[in-house]
Amino acid sequence: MKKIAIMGAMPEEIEPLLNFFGTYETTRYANNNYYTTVYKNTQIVIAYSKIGKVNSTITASAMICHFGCEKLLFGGVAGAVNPELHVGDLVVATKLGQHDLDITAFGHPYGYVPEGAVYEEADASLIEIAREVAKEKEIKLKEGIIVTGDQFVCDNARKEWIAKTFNADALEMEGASVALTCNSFGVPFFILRSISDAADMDASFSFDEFMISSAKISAKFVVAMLDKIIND
Ligand code: OS5
Repeated sequence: MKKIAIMGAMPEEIEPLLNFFGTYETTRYANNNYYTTVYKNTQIVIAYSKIGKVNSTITASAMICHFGCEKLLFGGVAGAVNPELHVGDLVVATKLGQHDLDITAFGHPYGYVPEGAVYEEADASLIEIAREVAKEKEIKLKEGIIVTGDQFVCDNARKEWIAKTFNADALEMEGASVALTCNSFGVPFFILRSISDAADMDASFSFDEFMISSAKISAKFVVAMLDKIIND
């Protein structure tokens, strides 16, 4: 049976998925809960990682190495960097980088470590499936660069620096670590985010107000992609 992982970082990001599937088994592994269910002859493993790059790396690794998932989808919320993006808009990552990774003292670019790369590329066929779903459902879907750091960005100067340095459209705290984990293990992945805030001085208020509604928008789109992924 095929196995697909669906991840979020916070409980609110996976709750709509658990509600959609209805029944699931709970397994405790590596200090986290993993929810498994069978959907159309495919095993689905769902988890929220907890916030940040380390937690999301642990969860993505567990999904792949312990649960045997062959594809990984991440759904959640993000701060907008591109001013064309507004609360509730969907962004799919074409590539992802770590905005807080800095060994520039040795002449390297921001986000780069030797034997690595500034950006991790997302899987082209999963992005293509997202395009088809967006077209069929007439949903606006922005394809762009998402950057990740262990920092809730709520400052215009920091946001502008990130925009300029990484040409980023959105930012969050888990995507690039999940991307690097999946690419390291050769597992195709897809990172989708719905905007909850503008990563500015009002970000924490906007996040509190829109996090749940934006998380639902993202989760609904991930569910809509599942049928096509299963039949692929
Ligand atoms: O997972 C974190 C990254 N997410 C995307 C995001 C983002 N990232 C960086 N900067 C921005 N401006 C961003 N906008 C959206 C969202 C999430 C941000 S950290 C939010 C922490 C909120 C919180 N803290 N305590 N609780 C919630 C309650 C709690 C208590 C116990 C257990 C779990 C939750």
